Amino acid sequence: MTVSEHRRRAGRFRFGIVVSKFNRSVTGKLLASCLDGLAEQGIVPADIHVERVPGAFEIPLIARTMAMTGRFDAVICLGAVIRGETPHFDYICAETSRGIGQAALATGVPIIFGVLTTETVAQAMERADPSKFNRGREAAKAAIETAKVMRRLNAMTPPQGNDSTVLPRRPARRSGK
Ligand code: INI
Repeated sequence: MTVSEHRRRAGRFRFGIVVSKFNRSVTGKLLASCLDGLAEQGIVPADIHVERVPGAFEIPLIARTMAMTGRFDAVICLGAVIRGETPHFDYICAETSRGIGQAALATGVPIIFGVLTTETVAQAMERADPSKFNRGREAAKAAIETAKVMRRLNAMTPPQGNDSTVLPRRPARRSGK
């Protein structure tokens, strides 16, 4: 391995992405822009793992499970819930956002909310437009920023004291990828 490769790996970040298949014409664009955003920051495909789920409602469980593997510095959630197409829009939005937030707090891994919640398909398309700084690209940026903050904080020495005052550290990585 070259010296520069060593350096790159020392600062290596790995990302998981959960993307829902529902409203695929929108979520496909979000995913493409998210991958572009990560690549522009030097994240290589080998450090990105993508899982697809049926709809936004399934995102939190899979995001939490990915986070619990300890293999990712952040997990990015991408989806599109569109009111015009569902009478249970409010339930899906509420459960998806609540579940994603809970998963982040429960695992200590940043889990990024890149789920569009719009009134119409046109609004969703607009916010997924690859020619703009869309929600997918925004999610990639948020994931990198938050992962860096977490790495800085995790590198700090935890306070001394009894077990209850020692902060949990990031889960140990498995060897290999
Ligand atoms: N899932 C979405 O991601 N977006 C939607 O707009 C949507 N609508 O319209 O119903 C949707 N429904 C599916 C839901 O997320 C679950 O996959 C399904 O209920 C099975 O649990």
